[in-house]
Amino acid sequence: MAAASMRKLAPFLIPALALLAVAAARPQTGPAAQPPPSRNFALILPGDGPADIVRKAAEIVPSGPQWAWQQREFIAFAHFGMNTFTNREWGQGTEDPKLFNPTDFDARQWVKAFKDAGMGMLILTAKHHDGFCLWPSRFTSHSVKSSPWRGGKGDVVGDVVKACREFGLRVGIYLSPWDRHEPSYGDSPKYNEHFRAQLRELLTDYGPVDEVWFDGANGEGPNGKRQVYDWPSYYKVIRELQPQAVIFGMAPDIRWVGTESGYGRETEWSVVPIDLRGLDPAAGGKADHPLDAVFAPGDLTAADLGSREKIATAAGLFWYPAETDVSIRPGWFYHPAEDDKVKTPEMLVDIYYSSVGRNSTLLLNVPPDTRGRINDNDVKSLLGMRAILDATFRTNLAAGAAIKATSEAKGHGPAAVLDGNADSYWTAAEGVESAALEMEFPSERTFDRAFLQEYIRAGQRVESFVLQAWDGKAWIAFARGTTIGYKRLIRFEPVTARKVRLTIEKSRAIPALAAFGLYKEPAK
Ligand code: FUL
Repeated sequence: MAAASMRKLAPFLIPALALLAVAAARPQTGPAAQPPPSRNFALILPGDGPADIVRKAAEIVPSGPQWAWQQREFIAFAHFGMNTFTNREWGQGTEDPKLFNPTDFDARQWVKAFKDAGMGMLILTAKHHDGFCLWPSRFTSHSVKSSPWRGGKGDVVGDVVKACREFGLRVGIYLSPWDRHEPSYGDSPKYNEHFRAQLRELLTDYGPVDEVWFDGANGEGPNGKRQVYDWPSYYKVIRELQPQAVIFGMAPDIRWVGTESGYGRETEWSVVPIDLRGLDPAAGGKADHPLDAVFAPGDLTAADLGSREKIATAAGLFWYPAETDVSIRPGWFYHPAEDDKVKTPEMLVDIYYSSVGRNSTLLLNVPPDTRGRINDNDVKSLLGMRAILDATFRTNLAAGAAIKATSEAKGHGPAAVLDGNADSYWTAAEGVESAALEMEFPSERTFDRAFLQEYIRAGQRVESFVLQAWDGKAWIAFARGTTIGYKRLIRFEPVTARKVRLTIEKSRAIPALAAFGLYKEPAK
C-alpha cells in the first residue's frame, strides 16, 4: 500500500566524497597497529579501494541503544485508537471524539498476553494518522479527554505504561507525523512546533521510552497539504529527553525491513550505505549523534542493501539494522470480520524464523478490540507460538560437546560458543577469515534447527557458512547460509550425528561467533 512505500528508507549510493578533515586526521598506521574506533558509521575516502571499504564495513558496530534494542528481539505493536471504533485502517481526522469509548478497557490484559508470549517491549500508537490522541494532550482537544470514556478523564498511554512497568516490558511510542486532524498541519514551522510539543509531552510525562516509531506514511496525494517535517529537530527532542531510545523509520537508528509481510531477507546486512558528505568536519563526527544532521530517507525495499557490490560505491557506511513489522491479522487495527483471520501459531513461528532468525527484530502487531482488550483468538495464537518456540529451544543439543577450531585467537577459544554467555566469543587468529569449528557429542544427537550468533559488538562479518555432519565416512552438508549477524536460525530435515562441523567459508574480517546451538522441534 502507499503507506508502506512511503516508509522506504535509504541506502544512498552516491560516489566518492570530499576529503573530510576528521577522516584525514586518522592515524595512518594501519588497522593492526591502531584499534579501529568503535563507531556506528565510517567515512569512505577517495583513496579507499574495495578491500578498505570491506574492512571499514566490518569494523562498524552498533551504538549502545542499538545494541540494547537488538537484544529485545521480539516486540509487541498495538494499533488502537479512533479506527478501532470506526472499523477503518486510516481515519479522516474528522471523526467525533465521542466515538472513542472502550467498554471494558484493560491494558493489563494486553500486557500480560505480550509478556506470556515472550515480548520484551510494547509500542503503542499514541497518535495515528487521524490525529486522535490516546493521551490527554495539552496541545489539542482531539483526544481521549473529549471522549465519553471514563468521563474524559482516561489516559490510554498512562494505563499502558503502568501495565508495562508492572509486567516488566519496555515502552515504545508510535507518533504519526502525518496528522489529518491538526489544523496547523501543512503550515510547516507551526506544525513542526506542535509535533515537537507533543513529543516533549510524551517523552516527559511517562518515564522511560525506549523506541520512538516514525512512520513515513502520507496519503495527502498531489493536491493535498504539503508539510515539510523538520526531522533533525524531532531527533533533538528525543536525544535530549530519552537518550537511551532508538528511533525507528524516518531516522538513522533502526530501519524498516522493507515489507509488511513478516519476512526479512535471507541475506540481511546491518551495515548499509549512507551519504555522509554533509557531515560536519568541525564536529569531527564526534558529536553525540553526527548522523542526525545528514540522514535522508531513501528506498529500503531492494533485495540487496549491503553486499560487497552495494557498498563498493558508497560515500559512507553506517549500522542500520532491520525491524520487521507485521500484523497478527490482515489489518493493523481491530476489525470484527477478521476474528477468524488471526495468524496461526505455526504461521507466527514461520515469521519468527524469517525475521528474528534473519538478523532482524520482530515487531508483531496485536490490535485491541472495541472493549479495549485483546481478542481470545489472538491470545491463543500468541501463546501457541510461544509454546512451540519454548519446546524447540529448551535444550541446546550441542552443549557439552568437545569442540575444536582450525584457528583461534588467544583468550577466544571455541568453547565460548557453547558456554551460554553472549559476551564471550570465539574468534580466529589475525588474518584468518575462513575457519571451522568441529564438535563431537558424547553420543548421537538428532536435530533439525540450528542457531548461530555473531559477536556483533565487534561488527557483522560472516558472508557464508556451511554446516556438515559426519556420517562415518564423510562430511555431509545439511545446511548453509549467508549472513549471520545478531541471530541466524535455520530449519532443515532431521539429522542424526555424533560429529558436526561449522565452516565459515567467507567473512569480511576474522569471524567472531558468540553462540551456536542445535535443537529439535518436538513432533506435533
Ligand atoms: C503504515 C501505516 O499507514 C499503517 O496504518 C500502520 O500504522 C503501519 C504500521 O504503518 O505506514
